[in-house]
Amino acid sequence: MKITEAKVIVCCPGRNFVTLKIITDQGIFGLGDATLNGMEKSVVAYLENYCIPSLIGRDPANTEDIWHYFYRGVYWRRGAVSMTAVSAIDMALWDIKGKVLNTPLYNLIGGKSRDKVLVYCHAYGKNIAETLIDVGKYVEKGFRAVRVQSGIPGIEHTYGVPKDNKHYEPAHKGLAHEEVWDTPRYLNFVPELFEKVRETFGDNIHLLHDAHHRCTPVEASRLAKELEPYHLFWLEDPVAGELQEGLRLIRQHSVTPIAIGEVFNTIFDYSSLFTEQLIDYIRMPIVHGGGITHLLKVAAMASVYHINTGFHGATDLSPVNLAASVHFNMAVNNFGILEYMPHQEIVSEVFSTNYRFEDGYLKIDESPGIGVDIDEKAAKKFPYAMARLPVNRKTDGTMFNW
Ligand code: EZ4
Ligand code: CO
Repeated sequence: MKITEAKVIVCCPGRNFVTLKIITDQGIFGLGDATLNGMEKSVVAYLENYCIPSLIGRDPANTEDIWHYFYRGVYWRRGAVSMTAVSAIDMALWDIKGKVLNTPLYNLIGGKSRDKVLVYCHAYGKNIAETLIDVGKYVEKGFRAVRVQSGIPGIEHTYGVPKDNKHYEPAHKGLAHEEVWDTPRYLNFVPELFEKVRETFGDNIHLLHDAHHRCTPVEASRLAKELEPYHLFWLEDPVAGELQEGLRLIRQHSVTPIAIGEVFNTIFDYSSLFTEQLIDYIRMPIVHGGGITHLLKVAAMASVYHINTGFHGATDLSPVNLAASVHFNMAVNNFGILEYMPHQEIVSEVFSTNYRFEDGYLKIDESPGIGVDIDEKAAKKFPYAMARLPVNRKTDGTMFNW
């Protein structure tokens, strides 16, 4: 079998998605998600100009060799743009492998370790009262795990709380919006938020929180310590990932479990965090972390250190990535949880999917490969629309992490 063609499909049903389609001489094709929020066109250019010409003629069965060709074989390797491209290629090749062997992806990577995958959703509100109502809504829907973010008094717009309270979508059409951040107010507020959530909903629900890279190591240590009584499932991205030693300080001060790495790309971003036992969950998703091939290795290494998966699954990752994540997490032993933000209804006009939410879990059917398809004609009805993630400043105007 040979790869005869590969194309990149960009569409915007509600938000931008980039999809790689790899086609073989036997008519079987595979899909990979190549969406990098706000940087979509950079990945398109890398795929079209660099990767696709080198894919033609290769045997799609050789997932390991092709992965290394586009990673090890590339002198200027790593980084979000190129690793998203590598991930898309890898996903599409595993999709083809499953279709050739007529079996779901999970059967190729260990089979079922479980029947269903525990997921968490996002609850939010402008203030604690509204947030409690939103948490209640998701508990009612059957979710067993909820990420809780709330507007903070004195901060005009807080990460994780949509302005219009409608659909959660951090990217805005056009150039980047500027947001304002105030860490002292945040730190004073969050423990009270979780006190109220626990008080209202009891111990029988998993609670998660995303600090979105905004604390220094000592601030994050205070937060993790003060949140201890509320037994979080995890505290996510307490510090920016570049300074990995920062996580050691948090560990020295608290037993709140830590998840990190939705912006990581390779095992090298994680290896010392694993060996030094500084984190508990892997956030790096299939679409940005080198695909199935690489994440199998990351998960295997993590398993030695009792570290579990907790993949990123926001709506800016396409249904192809979500389905691949469900397969992956059906199969690996060290599964923790998967983020699940249902896509807008309009997304189903372009993508047909094979997963369904039931009673707090995602289940996947037995269709071969990844099991998601794209309607290219429908995709054309939703052309790319420029959108960017926000940027963030401190109250005095200092540029900060978003
Ligand atoms: O900000 O997906 O845990 N989830 C997150 C997300 C990210 C967006 C960035 O594109 O942090 O909301
Ligand atoms: Co996050």
